[in-house]
Amino acid sequence: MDDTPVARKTNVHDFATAYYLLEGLNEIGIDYLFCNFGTDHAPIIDEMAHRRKRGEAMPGVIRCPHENTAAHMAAGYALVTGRGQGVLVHVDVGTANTANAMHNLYRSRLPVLLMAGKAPYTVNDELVGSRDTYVHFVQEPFDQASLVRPYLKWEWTLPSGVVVKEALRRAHSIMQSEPRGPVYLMMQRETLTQHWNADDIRRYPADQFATTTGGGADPKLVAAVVDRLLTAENPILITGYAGRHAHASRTIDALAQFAGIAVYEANMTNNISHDSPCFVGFTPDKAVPEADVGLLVDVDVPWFPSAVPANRKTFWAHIDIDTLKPGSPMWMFPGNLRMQGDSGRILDQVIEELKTKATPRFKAAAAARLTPIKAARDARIAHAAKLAADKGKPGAINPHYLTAELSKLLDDEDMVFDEAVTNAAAVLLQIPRRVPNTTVRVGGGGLGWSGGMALGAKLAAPDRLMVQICGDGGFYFGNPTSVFAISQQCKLPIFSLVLDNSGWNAVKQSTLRVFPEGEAKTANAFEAELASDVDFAKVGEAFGAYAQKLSDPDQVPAALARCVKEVRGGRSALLHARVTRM
Ligand SMILES: Cc1ncc(C[n+]2csc(CCOP(=O)(O)OP(=O)(O)O)c2C)c(N)n1
Ligand SMILES: [Mg+2]
Repeated sequence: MDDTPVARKTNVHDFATAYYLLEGLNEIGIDYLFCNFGTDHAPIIDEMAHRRKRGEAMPGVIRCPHENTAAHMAAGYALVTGRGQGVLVHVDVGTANTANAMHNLYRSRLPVLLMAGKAPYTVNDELVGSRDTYVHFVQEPFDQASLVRPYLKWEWTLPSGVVVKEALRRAHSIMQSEPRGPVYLMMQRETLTQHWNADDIRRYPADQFATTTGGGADPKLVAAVVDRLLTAENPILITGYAGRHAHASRTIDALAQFAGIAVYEANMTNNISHDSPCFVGFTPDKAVPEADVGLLVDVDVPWFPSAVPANRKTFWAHIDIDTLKPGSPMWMFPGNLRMQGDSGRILDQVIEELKTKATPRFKAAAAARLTPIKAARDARIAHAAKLAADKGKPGAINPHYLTAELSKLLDDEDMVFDEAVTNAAAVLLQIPRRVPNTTVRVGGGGLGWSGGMALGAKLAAPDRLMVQICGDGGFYFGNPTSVFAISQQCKLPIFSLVLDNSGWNAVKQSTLRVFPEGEAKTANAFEAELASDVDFAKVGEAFGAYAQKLSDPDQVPAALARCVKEVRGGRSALLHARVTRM
């Protein structure tokens, strides 16, 4: 029996909804709550203290100075573990601060349970938790969820504590079912302080509430793809996020080697070992018009139609956990047939069928195709080496050289969070990866994610080195004081490499693409330059990180080695590198 004054104001006794909320979070397997607290959380904070006092389990609480970091930490954790975590923020304003991250999580199909309070609905102290401060009168918009609704799979306002565990299980089922993504639960203070008898609160155990996984495909469609592959002369495969599942990655590689298929990667992760004889690179632009059979596997944007004329005669098979892309008003990439499901399982079916139907002629042709594929591969590697050979000049370090040097210091399992925008291609080219899902970008376009995601990934995989690579613009977007504060407070060392090219090069390049000979070019006025002569290293130093500003190309190997050593030793490092100006 709880004997706090709270019990006096409610009819039913025993425990507050907040108690069952924390218990329910345990039951759905939430390891961490990434929190930015406010007045709405008083019942939860008090209940956390009760639980600690009683020695009861509850999710780990990571206090985050900015919600952008909180939500992106959940993204990094989910990326590594596959399991969505809780993000607890303050009413409408905290929710608004997560919108950028919710966009990224939604577009990356990463699960997260976002939770926020709502302003109390009583004003005269009728119930425990009634309005008692100025902000309670101004923090209630008509439609709080609208702040993040475009990026949600589910939302609800908890109507009563009696269903809190049901709501959590429902939220969990939806965020974890494929295609995964964010869900949002809102709760008022009066609801959180309501008391309920433990006998009235039902449990919703995991074994009775399975999530939906991607399945295999219709054998008729599998057979149709195999028939095309058997006679293909120039097959290609483009994938964006299949590599998040090790099994899909191995299957793509196996199929490519058996059938002589050139594999290209499109954003958002590395999908097969870059050592694979069939991995040819990141730009299928030249290959797309020439392909007779193409496989699109777990991919959102395989090419840019404005730049690449797809061939109407190509037979496209689209295999994806999300073939329809219902979150996008427009999505028009071709698919002569589409198979929605687990791409690894579907490609297993394809291989099995292909092996039974493979003729000696097919096998000989497939083997012969490996020669030009290897030539394309070798050409790309030689091109990368040539680009990296130029160190650049003082104050203008060549990003290709810098990232190639970094590559030498990384282990296979280490992770790179590539938010380098116009230098992202250099990162991909110069840091080849053997283990899938170790160089990551987000499926969205909201800058400011790499620091938080690196922290969340580090929490999930403490033995791996996490490297954030961002531009100077991205560094600002990422709320770096929040990132380094958490790094220090939670002992989560990460390596932040900032490629400072003096501003928003992407903005400048975009203007030039639309207006190659425009007035902005004539006037050299691209509205893209940011403060020069800044020293980002000081930001890291403020939070105990090892930090250095680097302008001299000759210092690159030593500076990188020192940073990596510091991070592997348990202290964050920040390297502010002045690279080729935009
Ligand atoms: C939250 C957010 N605001 C604005 C943009 C638009 N935007 C795209 S790239 C870019 C410039 C990024 O600058 P930086 O990180 O220095 O990379 P660079 O373009 O210089 O390579 C901007 C402002 C965005 N993508 N996300
Ligand atoms: Mg920049």
